[in-house]
Amino acid sequence: MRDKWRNMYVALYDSSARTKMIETIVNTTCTRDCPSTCGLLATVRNGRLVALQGDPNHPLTKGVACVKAMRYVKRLYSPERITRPLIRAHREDPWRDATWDEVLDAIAARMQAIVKESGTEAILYYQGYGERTALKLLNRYFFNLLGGVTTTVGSLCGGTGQGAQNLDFGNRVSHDPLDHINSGSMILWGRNPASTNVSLVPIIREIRRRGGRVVLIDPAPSKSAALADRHIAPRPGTDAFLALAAAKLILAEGAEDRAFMENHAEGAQGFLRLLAEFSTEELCSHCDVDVEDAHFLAETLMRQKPTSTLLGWGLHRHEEAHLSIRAIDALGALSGNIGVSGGGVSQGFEEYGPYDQKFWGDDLNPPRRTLLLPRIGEEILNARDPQIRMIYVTAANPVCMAPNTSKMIAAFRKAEFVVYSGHFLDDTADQAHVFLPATTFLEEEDVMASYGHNYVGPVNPAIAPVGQCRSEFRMFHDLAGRFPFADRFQRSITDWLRDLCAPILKQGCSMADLRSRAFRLDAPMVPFADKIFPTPTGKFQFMTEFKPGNLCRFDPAYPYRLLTIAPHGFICSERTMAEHDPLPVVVLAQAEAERLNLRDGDEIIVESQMGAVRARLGVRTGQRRDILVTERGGWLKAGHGLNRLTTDISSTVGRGTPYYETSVRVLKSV
Ligand SMILES: Nc1nc2c(c(=O)[nH]1)N[C@H]1C(S)=C(S)[C@@H](COP(=O)(O)OP(=O)(O)OC[C@H]3O[C@@H](n4cnc5c(=O)[nH]c(N)nc54)[C@H](O)[C@@H]3O)O[C@H]1N2
Ligand SMILES: Nc1nc2c(c(=O)[nH]1)N[C@H]1C(S)=C(S)[C@@H](COP(=O)(O)OP(=O)(O)OC[C@H]3O[C@@H](n4cnc5c(=O)[nH]c(N)nc54)[C@H](O)[C@@H]3O)O[C@H]1N2
Ligand SMILES: [Mo]
Repeated sequence: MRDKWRNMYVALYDSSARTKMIETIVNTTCTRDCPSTCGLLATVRNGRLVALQGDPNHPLTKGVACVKAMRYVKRLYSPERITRPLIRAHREDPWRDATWDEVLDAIAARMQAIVKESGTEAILYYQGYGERTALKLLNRYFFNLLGGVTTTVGSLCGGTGQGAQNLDFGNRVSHDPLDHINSGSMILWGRNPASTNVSLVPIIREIRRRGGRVVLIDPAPSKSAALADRHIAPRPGTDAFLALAAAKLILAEGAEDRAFMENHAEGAQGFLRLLAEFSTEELCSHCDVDVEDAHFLAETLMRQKPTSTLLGWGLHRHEEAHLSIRAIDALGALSGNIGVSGGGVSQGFEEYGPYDQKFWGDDLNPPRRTLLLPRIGEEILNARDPQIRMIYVTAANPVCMAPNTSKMIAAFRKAEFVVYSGHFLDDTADQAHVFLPATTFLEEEDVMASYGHNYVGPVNPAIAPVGQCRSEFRMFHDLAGRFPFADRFQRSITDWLRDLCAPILKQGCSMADLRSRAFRLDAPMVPFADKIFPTPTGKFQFMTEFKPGNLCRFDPAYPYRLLTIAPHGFICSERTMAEHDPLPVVVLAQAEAERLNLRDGDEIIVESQMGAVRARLGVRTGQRRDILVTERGGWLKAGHGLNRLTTDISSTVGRGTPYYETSVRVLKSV
């Protein structure tokens, strides 16, 4: 019955208005920066999007859609959305409307002049996380046809986890989320699916319905605590100690998987030696967890097998996060959960992985300069020979979302020409000279893979572009028309998608399939089931060294770790000015608020060594005393901008961004 309604025009007769209404339902895929990548049905009435719902036919997401999906309908038609090109000579000038020809001519002329005077590396192409579809590979292809510009390396998001898991498994490969249904228990380790991955929620409920156990490990009481049998709240950044404690308790019971350790792993003896250096009590005290909680965790792994451990991105945002992730991988291995259906230590998937990688175009030129994302402000400011003269930003809001805002602003202001492609006049657009109004996925044709599962789905245009908005593909297509390499870029979307998706087509999917339904990629349900790992030895690699260094450092002058976690109702900084509370709300433990003589609702100042932010205090019982919890993504220009407080350092492994190394203090506002 559903199929009958898909992609079909339905004529309805609205008797009151006496007008004929045309209603269409278009199946598409959510391209928001989220691991769920849900199949969606878009209801369009007389050319206008009126509703977005989960597509019940999607094999994994099965009709689930989050609160943000419905909000996206409003976002599309928001009076704040910019739907025509804007230009200005100086940042201080007001914007003025321009035609597409005028802005594209201006960008092309500037690029040509800069390339001639300073070389291509004087241009920085900054590709954000806002939309990661197949056609987005071509953005960098454009810049490579130009001769190869400066780009970024490292990650504001998941670098550390990937780096750490590559060391242990040889390659980070996760269990298919549908395999978690076979789990006897699940550990949500620094992950908050109730807010950040709604399609996992029914799977979690199913595990519990069958008598399985779910454990949440998170310093903050996230919304996912409601999904769990127990919430264990370690000191931020110290999860390695908890994982080691649980490993010791399993060993003490003789419940370790000796066969795996002896036959399929390297370094097991070194890992056991490392465990012997600590007592369980010592380990628990380092992470500030009750020994009883560590027992509960160990028992879960011993008696509720198999256990799937899901690592979140929150866990990454520490300087030494690789130690925690490696210790958790080792715990998974020691407890016999690697290569086992319903087990595994899973983190994520390669959202750009399924496409033909040659279309990034990176081998068209010798390797070009890259700047380190975790320190991007500093890197731009320090770039020499040539300096960065132009920054071209797509699907990103780095002035708001990269760490250390004051450096980011200085870096953007140093560039003489900034191009911003996006939807709203956010903090980064405020630093630009040209605003290119981009379409949203509901106005685009594309293909979308996921960083949370193994399906690729169609992106079908539900409506015509709003106003004069254009897809990024069309922008680069038209820009390429102003360069000698035009014919290498100017091909149809159909032709490009056929080439980009060639590796998917080889797996038995047709282009027509890719337009009509989600397709499961050729990826394992259970990685490493053969117990062979792409490491140098072919075996799982246990961590054999553990130098905790200053993992538990505490600065009494700045007693709280600032946890800027994913908001429930928004994705990162995707919001409008009107959607901001007047002040960001930061949540402190009741006992600390009392100690500081502060009350719920008080206006306060949050201060770090980087800067200060005015905020509204929320007070919570049952929260750790050493954390201050707030939501990331509020705009600086709306008085939020929490990255004014964060430090710009790179993680030890994986070139990730340790946002949560930021320590703050709280002062009453006067
Ligand atoms: N609603 C919504 N969904 C989103 C996003 C969003 O902004 N809003 N963002 C998307 C993006 S970009 C990403 S990367 C993912 C993120 O998805 P998640 O990783 O699930 O979400 P986060 O809030 O980033 O982090 C999860 C939890 O990690 C905890 N945490 C912090 N430090 C530690 C630690 O040291 N140890 C442990 N055990 N836990 C710790 C935080 O308190 C937080 O509750 O979600 C995506 N989905
Ligand atoms: N303090 C703190 N900062 C953080 C984090 C944290 O935990 N704490 N988390 C980090 C994480 S996990 C991430 S992933 C980054 C995200 O960092 P960014 O990617 O820089 O930020 P987003 O807020 O996701 O902004 C994406 C923008 O892309 C736009 N967009 C969406 N689709 C399209 C499109 O098709 N074309 C164009 N041109 N634009 C589009 C959206 O409207 C939005 O403005 O932030 C990081 N920043
Ligand atoms: Mo992210």
